[in-house]
Amino acid sequence: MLATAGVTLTGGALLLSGSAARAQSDVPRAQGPREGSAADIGQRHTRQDWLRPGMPNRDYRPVVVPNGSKLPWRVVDSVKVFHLVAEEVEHEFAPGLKAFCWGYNGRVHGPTIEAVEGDRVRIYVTNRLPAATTIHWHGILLPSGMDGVGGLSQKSIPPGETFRYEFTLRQASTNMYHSHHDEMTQIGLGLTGMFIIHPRQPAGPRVDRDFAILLHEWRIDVGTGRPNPNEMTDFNVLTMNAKAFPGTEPLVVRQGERVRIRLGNLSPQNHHPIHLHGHHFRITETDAGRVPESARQPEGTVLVPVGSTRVIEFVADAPGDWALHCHMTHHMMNQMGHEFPNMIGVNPGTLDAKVRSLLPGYMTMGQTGMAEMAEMGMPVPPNSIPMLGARGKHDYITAGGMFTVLKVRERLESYADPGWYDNPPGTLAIAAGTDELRRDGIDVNAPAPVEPGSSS
Ligand SMILES: [Cu+2]
Repeated sequence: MLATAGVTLTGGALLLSGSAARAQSDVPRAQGPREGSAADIGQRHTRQDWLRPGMPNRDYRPVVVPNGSKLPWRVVDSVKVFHLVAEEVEHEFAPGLKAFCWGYNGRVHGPTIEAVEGDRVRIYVTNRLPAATTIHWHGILLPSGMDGVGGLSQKSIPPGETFRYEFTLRQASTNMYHSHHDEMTQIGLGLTGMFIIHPRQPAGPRVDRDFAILLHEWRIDVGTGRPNPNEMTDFNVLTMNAKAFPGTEPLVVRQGERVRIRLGNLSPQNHHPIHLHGHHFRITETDAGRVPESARQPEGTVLVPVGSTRVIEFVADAPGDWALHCHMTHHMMNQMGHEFPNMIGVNPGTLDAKVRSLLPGYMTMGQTGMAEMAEMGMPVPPNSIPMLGARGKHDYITAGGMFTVLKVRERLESYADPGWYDNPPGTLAIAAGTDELRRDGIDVNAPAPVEPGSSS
């Protein structure tokens, strides 16, 4: 309980004036400012309206940020104080590809901010960029002057200056932060991060593993070392927490654990349908908080629109290595150009030999698709990852880009990468033997079976 001049609050009282009240307030009230309106929030910010700072492992289970980090904080007079520094960062997207981006605190994307409903946060933002910037706290209900839209909500932060943002968190949800000044350039160069607000009084089953993943897309031309923020349609590096597969860390969980994955999307242009293998899930939260249980549908793919967050939950009941990836096929590639001729089915005949007299080593490629190019480990220009996939346990994994692996294990010593899954006998797809083909009446040389009477 927190008693201050003129106001006494308990956790329950705060929840009633905050999220719980909001849940009941779809019907406008007859009197007083509407919940969450500028007048309402302005009123509340004129008094000390926050609770004791929520603490990790006491008030919440901290999220795991694969390939990422959290923003440290300290408590000063019951306020959580953070410091973000916007600056240029040389970032590695995957082994073999680095580029100069704009990020926060030496990272792309910025460190994840983690706090609790009812916390008061004070966030200093130092601008070490060569241009002005701001930070918008995307999805967070706060006073208009803290909203971070350059020119509209505040003066933009000039290079070299530090601004203070301060507000009370009156909601529990998965949010983001990003520059709101010269958005195309600054978001395109990576000035983004996640901002997770845990509920003061959690509802629903407790999760064992809580992951946060921010989706993004970039244009980095082969041979260059800087994302091109002017690109509008043709992105060639697709990332989860700013890493393209095989640079993405796996999500490691123990069989039977309840898993939450928070997905945010601050890509410049594209929505991403994220598909999880081996499990079904429910979408338990959107940008604005929990989805009522009665409104949740079973899902296998969740569309994460630009500027949105989606949170999924499931029980990891199936041991194995399971892909978690964007289902747009061009988002599962690395540094693909799209301006080459379609070579599928082309028979080059004696062309290669003729061209080799002029260009030693020439080889026509692409007649059966792209996989061979990745697998052959063709020489590539310095600082580029064209077609890079990864050697898997069984064969070459031809996927790249917005792709990672959920690793579910019956036993785990730690959450470190446990390596590839050992398939129990009889549970792995393998080459069929002649005996079983004969037993099951399969003639591999006969015309492929079709339904009688069907035509193509
Ligand atoms: Cu995608």
